[in-house]
Amino acid sequence: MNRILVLNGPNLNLLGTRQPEVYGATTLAMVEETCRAHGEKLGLAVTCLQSNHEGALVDAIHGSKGAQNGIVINAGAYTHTSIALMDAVASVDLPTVEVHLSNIHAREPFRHRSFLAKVALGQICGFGAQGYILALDALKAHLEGS
Ligand code: CA2
Repeated sequence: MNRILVLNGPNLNLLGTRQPEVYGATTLAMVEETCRAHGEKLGLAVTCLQSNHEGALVDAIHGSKGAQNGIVINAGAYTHTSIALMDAVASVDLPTVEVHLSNIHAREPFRHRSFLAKVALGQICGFGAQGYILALDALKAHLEGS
């Protein structure tokens, strides 16, 4: 069974509590539960982790080498700033799908740049919490060569 790490970065623990007009009303616990349930349907074992700390996210990515078959990552604001996260993803050589709840390309110019996009299999943004489901579907298809 393929294993997938669903990683969420800074402030995403606040999902569903503020700014629902931008990020939706779904809480992180609901997103994670939906990912685990969808993973089960697809035959993927999903592990979820959230951290507000860049180094903890780097450690989680390193830890996925040999333990996971793919990564779904919403790195929050670190998407736009973190060469460390980009290097970590490149170093583990696992198919990685970048997810954003909002359409980062339709927002402020500083959100248009993603360091992760340079090393990701692809990016899904603008579909709210559904983006995580689409990312799991994409990883399943990629891992199974369909
Ligand atoms: O759209 C996304 O998923 C983002 O990754 C969310 C980040 C933002 O910095 C990125 O540009 C796009 C921010 C996450 C903040 O999440 C909150 C959720 C509820 C209340 C306040 C913040």
